[in-house]
Amino acid sequence: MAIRDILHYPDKRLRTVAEPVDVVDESIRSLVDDMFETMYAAPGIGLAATQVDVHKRIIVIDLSAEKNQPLCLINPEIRKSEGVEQTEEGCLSVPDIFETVERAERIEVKALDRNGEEFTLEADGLLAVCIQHEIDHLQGNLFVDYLSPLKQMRVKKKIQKARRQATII
Ligand code: GNR
Ligand code: NI
Repeated sequence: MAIRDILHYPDKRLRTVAEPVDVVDESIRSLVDDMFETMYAAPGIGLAATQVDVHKRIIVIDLSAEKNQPLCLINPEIRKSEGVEQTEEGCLSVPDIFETVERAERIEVKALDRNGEEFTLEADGLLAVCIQHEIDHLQGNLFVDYLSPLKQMRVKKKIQKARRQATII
């Protein structure tokens, strides 16, 4: 197992569209293990393979306080979605930025688990938000893309400023 480096906005590699996984083999399971380790270390509640520069449709999530409810979705597809909700989101690839985003309130998602078995999951609340946020990563999209142009500009300036200060010290 290994902690992998997380790409940071505005890295262009975050815009790569991920390819479906065709066989869930040992190499995929090893990547999934690394993704959990990277997510727990960050710490975060979700991680998409895109964020560790692997462009395959794989996401990991754990919303539990004890970090003992790992959820792995390979080739996730949203089958149904209904309702609208607003949540304040953050992203490990956009550190220190928290903004409100509108998402579907309830979703039904179909995916493969780490053994390659198909399953269907109904989700609402933070789990639904997190799954939509991670699937966005797999398409090369980021939560900041939903913000107004003015807010996007402020996000860019804040990140540039943080980076300048990090280089000086
Ligand atoms: O750790 C994370 N927290 C979070 C909070 C609200 C909505 C979405 C998220 S996902 C984020 C981890 C991450 O960047 N996943 O891609
Ligand atoms: Ni994210």
